Amino acid sequence: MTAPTSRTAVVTGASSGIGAATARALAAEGFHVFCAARRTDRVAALAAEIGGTAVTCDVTDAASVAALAETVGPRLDVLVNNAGGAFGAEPVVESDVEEWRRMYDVNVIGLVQVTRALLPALLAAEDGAGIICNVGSTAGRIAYEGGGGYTAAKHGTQVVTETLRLELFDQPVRVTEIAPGMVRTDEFAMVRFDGDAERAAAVYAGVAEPLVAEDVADAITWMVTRPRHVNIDELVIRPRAQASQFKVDRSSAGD
Ligand code: 8X3
Repeated sequence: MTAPTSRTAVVTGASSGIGAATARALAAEGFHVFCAARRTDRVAALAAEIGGTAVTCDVTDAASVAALAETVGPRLDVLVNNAGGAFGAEPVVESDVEEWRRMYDVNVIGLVQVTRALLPALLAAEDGAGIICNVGSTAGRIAYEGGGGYTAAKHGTQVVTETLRLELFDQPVRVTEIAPGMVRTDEFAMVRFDGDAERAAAVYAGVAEPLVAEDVADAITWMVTRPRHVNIDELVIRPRAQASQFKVDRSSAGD
């Protein structure tokens, strides 16, 4: 592979949802995008569509992450740590701790491993304009019943972001977080409820217009294309119908 001459971006979890939409949005902005995810066929199709590079990568696996860094090479402009997810929605005392481990692994450890591996390349970004955007969640800002494992993990995403920003304050790299609320994607709720389509659909029931992946991708693209001295520390984004986690307008007749 010849080294891309345009600005470059890595998007993890690029096989679907917010990750895939972000890869498309950044490519439309002129970035050469490394589309990283476990599902090779999906990232291959996406990379072919947007003229990027597909990388099969499991962010929880150190060797896989090292291979990603090897593919990216010595310079990188943007890292979007998007890989993550929720597994299960049981009350804390009934929950499966294995699911908690998986959530911590992908939402926190994965993000840390990818960031560590790619930081040298980000520090070598053109004009000192390297930037990291971690995809957190409004679940990293509040607690809700049945959300224990996911809210704990996403609070972890938020705290790691803040810690990195403190530790890297005098380095030429920015550290940011986007915290989306209700976003209707093909997989988030289906994965959380282990393929139970009815429970997944109930999450969005009666909500006229939940956010879609493209809304979040649009916001991420804005965050990472600010001038190099501008750091959007954190951006909370929700649909208009969701004033808070506990105050959602579900009066739409359509659903
Ligand atoms: C998704 C937001 O409300 O499902 O990260 O936890 S929520």
